[in-house]
Amino acid sequence: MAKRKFSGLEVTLIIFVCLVTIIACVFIGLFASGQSGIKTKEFTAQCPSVLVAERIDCIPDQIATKNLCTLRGCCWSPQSDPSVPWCYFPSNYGYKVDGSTRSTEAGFENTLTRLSSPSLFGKDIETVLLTAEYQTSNRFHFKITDPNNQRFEVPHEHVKPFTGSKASNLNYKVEVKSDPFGIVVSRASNNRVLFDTTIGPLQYSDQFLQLSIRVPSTNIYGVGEHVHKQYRHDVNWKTWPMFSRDIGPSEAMHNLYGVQTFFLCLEDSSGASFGVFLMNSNAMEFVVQPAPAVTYRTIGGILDFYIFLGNTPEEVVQEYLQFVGLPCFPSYWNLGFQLSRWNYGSLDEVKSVVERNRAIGLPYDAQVTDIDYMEEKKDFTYDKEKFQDLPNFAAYMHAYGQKYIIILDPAISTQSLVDGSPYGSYVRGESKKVWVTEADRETTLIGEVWPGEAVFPDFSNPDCESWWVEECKLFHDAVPYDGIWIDMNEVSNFVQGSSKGCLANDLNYPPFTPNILDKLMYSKTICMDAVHKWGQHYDVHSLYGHSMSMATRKAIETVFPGKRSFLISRSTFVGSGNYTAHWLGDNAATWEHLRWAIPGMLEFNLFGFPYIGADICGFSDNTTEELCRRWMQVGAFYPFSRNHNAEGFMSQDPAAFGNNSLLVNSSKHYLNIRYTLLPYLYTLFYKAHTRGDTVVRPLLHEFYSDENTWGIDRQFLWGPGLLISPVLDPGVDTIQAYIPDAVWYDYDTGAKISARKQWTDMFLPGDKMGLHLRGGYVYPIQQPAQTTNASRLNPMGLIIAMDDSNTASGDLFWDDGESTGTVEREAYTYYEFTVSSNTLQITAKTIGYSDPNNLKFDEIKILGVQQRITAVAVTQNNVEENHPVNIIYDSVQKVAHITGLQLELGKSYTVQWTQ
Ligand code: MIG
Repeated sequence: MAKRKFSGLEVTLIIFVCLVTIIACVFIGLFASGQSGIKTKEFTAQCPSVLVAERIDCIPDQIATKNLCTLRGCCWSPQSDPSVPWCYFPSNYGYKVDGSTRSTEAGFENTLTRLSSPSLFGKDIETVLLTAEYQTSNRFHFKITDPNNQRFEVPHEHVKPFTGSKASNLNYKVEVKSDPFGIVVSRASNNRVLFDTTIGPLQYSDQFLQLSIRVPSTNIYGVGEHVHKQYRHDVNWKTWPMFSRDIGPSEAMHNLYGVQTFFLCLEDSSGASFGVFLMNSNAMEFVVQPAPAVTYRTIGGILDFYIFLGNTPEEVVQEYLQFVGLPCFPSYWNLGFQLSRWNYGSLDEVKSVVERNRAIGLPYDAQVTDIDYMEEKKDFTYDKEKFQDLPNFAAYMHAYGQKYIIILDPAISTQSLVDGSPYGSYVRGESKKVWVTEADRETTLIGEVWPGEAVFPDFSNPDCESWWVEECKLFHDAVPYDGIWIDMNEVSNFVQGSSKGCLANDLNYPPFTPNILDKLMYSKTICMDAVHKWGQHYDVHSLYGHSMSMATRKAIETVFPGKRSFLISRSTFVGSGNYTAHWLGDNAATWEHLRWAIPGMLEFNLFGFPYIGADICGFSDNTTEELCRRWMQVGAFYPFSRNHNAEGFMSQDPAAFGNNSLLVNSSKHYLNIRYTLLPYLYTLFYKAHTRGDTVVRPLLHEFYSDENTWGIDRQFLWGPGLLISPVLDPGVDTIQAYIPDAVWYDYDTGAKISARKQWTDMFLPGDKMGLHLRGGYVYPIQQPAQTTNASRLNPMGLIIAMDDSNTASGDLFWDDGESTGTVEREAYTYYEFTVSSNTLQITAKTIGYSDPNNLKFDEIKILGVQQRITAVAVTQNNVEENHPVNIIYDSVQKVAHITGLQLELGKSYTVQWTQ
């Protein structure tokens, strides 16, 4: 190997750079050593001075030692801080561009060859192919593959090979660096570098692939599923493993149920943002470091990156979701409140809980039963003693306008039923050979999930999908249900790998195991060499929940033709939101879990799961009255609002705290507000479904020009307008809340608050949380009821919150609330509302749905009205109509309340008031 010599000029330059860096670092208290010439047999590491913050770890797999560092040909420089890499990549590691760039229809191609650096984990691929595509003016794609061997690629149904040609009017520029190879994407308008891989070397071996990316700001959001504890990433050397795993959220930085590889970066206060998405399903790590930079380190598949540019964070989310699959549209009833727990013990107990919560007048739409409804926890069976009357339970719920949701798990027991008869679901699946097999592609892999020996459906097999659909249908024939909750699909297994264990091979024991829980690939799941239609478990493990979500969506289409029903899944992958919603899993009844749920919801809104929530009052552990009360308050604003509890803990349904208790009254108060605002919430879901908007929205998406909002995650918004500021700490009645730069009105009183663009003390006694309406918006509302079934019959209305110039606008999407395809068929009514000069225009833009309930806008509440309103005139098509209204004006709160309007849904009106 020829060693490259430095020229005199280079040496001078390097010395100069070293000196400047050392001086700079000493000043800011960092130490960066400049050394060069660590020698291995064939390789001399070039170790110019690098800021500690910019080091890319060369020993991610174990405690770094000087020996190992030398062996790997990396740069050694111990630090006092153990969290920074002591051994880091030299500047002459990685690949170089071989030959010239070849133009293609959509972009360009380059061949890359590996530099002569030592191997970290063996089986390096010497020549790789870079394929780059200018897919749209805002979306750039590049992938790095092995031109000589087909490697695993995610068989994603939305993200398909690009067939178009190079887009024009690119908002970005791309530059390829040759030696070592790097790719640099910058924003065309201001040349800001967004994505720069020259900070570290490309690594491309059979089971270790890595790319580091320098990003322009520390405002990094996303990547999951984890408990990040905060919405904006902590860039201080955090390594986040990703590999779907049956484990509840906790303090530890481990992998959770799903895998989401997308992050968003807010560049500056102009709102300019970009997103990065790696299409890869193998076990991986995502490292965040202060450069700021991130590293994706995966152990299989290919490197397949997409970069999305936007003028705002919201635009980036839209770009991303339109690409990977827009969120599915929840039924209207899904937006109601739900009660659930594991182990009610009997259907009688379920009914008594239902009854007591009906009796307190709690807004409450659905009851869930967990695995205890089943016979020995076997799918598609029910306990003939304790849940004897289950076939009639849905009818019992429906009689009150409520719904019934069941849980289903993927693993299927191989054992017969308690009465000795065959377990039909297993027998039918067995005859179709729909299970995941061992490496030989023949033998069914046997594991253990309750109640014992079990097999795992291979949902990526079309025969399995039809078997599953059929089972869901057969069970629905026996026990009608209204929605499905799928659990345990990471996929969870109670024995490590299989009942036989797992073979010693590179799949079960890869040369590099990401820092996943237990550091064992098949822990609590099946062996990595197990086989699915989509591929080896090693590659498709984190796609299991995705495939089960797709199959269950198919089941819903069959069981409920033309209906959206309800579906949540514990494990998710990129794009799963197109089929299913999600909840945040097995939290605990603690105040920190209450806090962590907000960043969790905000993240899943980036990932395309706007219908999201955490178990209200906490899953495990006994809750307390205070915690549960505060949790019910904020939980009333979780898009997926469900109080769920683990087995063996004290009851935490609101009624359990006693009729007229503080908890019950406060829960009812906020759930009633939720139900009042459902037309607004539903309209947000319409925009999420059609455009990829967030529903639970971080403050920074609306107020990015204000730096104070960039890290806020104790408050959140519903869309652009409703600010939710909950109490998240014990023993507290005053919180520090941020009031972004807008006019805001207190929801309860309608009074304008004086704080603006500042932190403020918000007094929130035991029964209160912060709830504010942003001026400039019109909120469609409907009188609440105990169920959405009933509220959908009630009069509608508008809350108009005036901005500084006495204007406001808003919209409403309304359809039957449950049919599929209403958007495509235009079977909906869509309204736009605008207010200026004391005039409200109610304009029906689309009139494709006529509600059978003769709905009318009855009331208009105007917030921020400076003078008494004396008269209201309503015109339709320029013809004045007689609408005898009642006007109340509160001169203290500056709120006008006009009732009796009787404006028919589906018609357009002008409403004008005189003062
Ligand atoms: O590990 O079905 O996350 O919500 O109550 C227990 C029983 C399995 C885990 C779910 C949880 C559910 C529980 N399940």
